[in-house]
Amino acid sequence: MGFLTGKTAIVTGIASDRSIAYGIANALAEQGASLILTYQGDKLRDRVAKFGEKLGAEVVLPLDVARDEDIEALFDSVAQHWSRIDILVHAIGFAPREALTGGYLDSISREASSITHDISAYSFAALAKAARPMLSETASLITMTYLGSERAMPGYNIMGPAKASLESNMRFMAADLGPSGVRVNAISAGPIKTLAASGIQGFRSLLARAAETAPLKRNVTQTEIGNTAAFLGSDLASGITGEVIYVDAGYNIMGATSN
Ligand code: 0WD
Repeated sequence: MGFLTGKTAIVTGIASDRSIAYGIANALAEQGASLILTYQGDKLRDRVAKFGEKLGAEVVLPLDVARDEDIEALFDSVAQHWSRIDILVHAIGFAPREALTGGYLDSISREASSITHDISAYSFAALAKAARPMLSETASLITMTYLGSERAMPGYNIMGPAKASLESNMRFMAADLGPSGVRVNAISAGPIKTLAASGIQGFRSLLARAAETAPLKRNVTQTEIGNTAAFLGSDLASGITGEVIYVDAGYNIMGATSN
C-alpha cells in the first residue's frame, strides 16, 4: 500500500522512457495510484501503450493539446470509466527547433512565440478547465517548469517566457481552484537528458555546468522528479498550493561558485 492508493492520475507527456513523465508515472504507480496515460499522435501510440502495460496503467488515450477536440475527447473517455480525477500531471513542452537555435532575437518570430506559449503554457489551463467537473475535492494538478522562466539561459530562448507564463498560469489556477480544495503546483526540474532537452543548443555543457555548480554536485534523475510529483499529488502535501518546487540539486540557490 502506497500513499497514493485509491487515487486516479492522468499523466501526459510520455514520449520515451527518459521522459520526465515516465519517471512521474512510475513513482505514482509505485505509491499505488491508478494511471491513465496519454500520448501525442499515432507515432507514439504503440510505445506509450507498451509503457502503460509495464506500469500497470488502466488505459492509454490520445491527446494533442494543440487540438481542442482532443482535450474534450480525453475527458469524455475518462468520464466513461471514472467519476473523478485525483491527480493531473502536465509534462508537456514544445518550441520549434529553429527557435531554440542561435540568439534570442535572431531566433524569435511571432509564430514560434505563439505556438510555444500555446503548447507549453496555455495547455495546462486548458486541461484544468476541461478536467474541472471531474476533479476530486483534494485533487492535485502538477506541471513541469525550468529555471529559464526567471533567468536568461543560453539557448533556452522562447521557452523561457513560455515557462514564465506557465508558472503564472499555475498561480492563477491555484487561486481559482483553491476554494474547492484543489491544489496546483509546478516542479522546477534541473536539466535532464530527454528528447525535448536534446533540442536545446548546448544542452550537454549545460548539464555539466549544472552538476558542477549545484550544492549536491550532480544532476537530478527522473526518479527524483517522480517522487516529488508523488508527494505533491498526495495528501502529504495538503497545505501546498501555488508553489514552484525546485528539484535541481540546489542549483537555483547559487550565486557565484568556487572551483
Ligand atoms: O531538462 C529537462 N528535460 C527539463 C524538462 C527541465 C525542466 C523542465 N522540463 C519540462 C519540459 O519543458 C516539459 O514541460 O518537463 C516537461 C517534460 O519534458 P521532457 O520529459 O524533458 O521531454 P520529452 O520526453 O520530450 O517529453 C515532452 C513531451 C513531448 O515529447 P516530444 O519530444 O515528442 O516533443 O511533451 C509532449 C510530447 O510527448 N508534447 C505534447 N503532448 C501533447 N500535445 C505536445 C502536444 N501538442 N507537444 C509536446
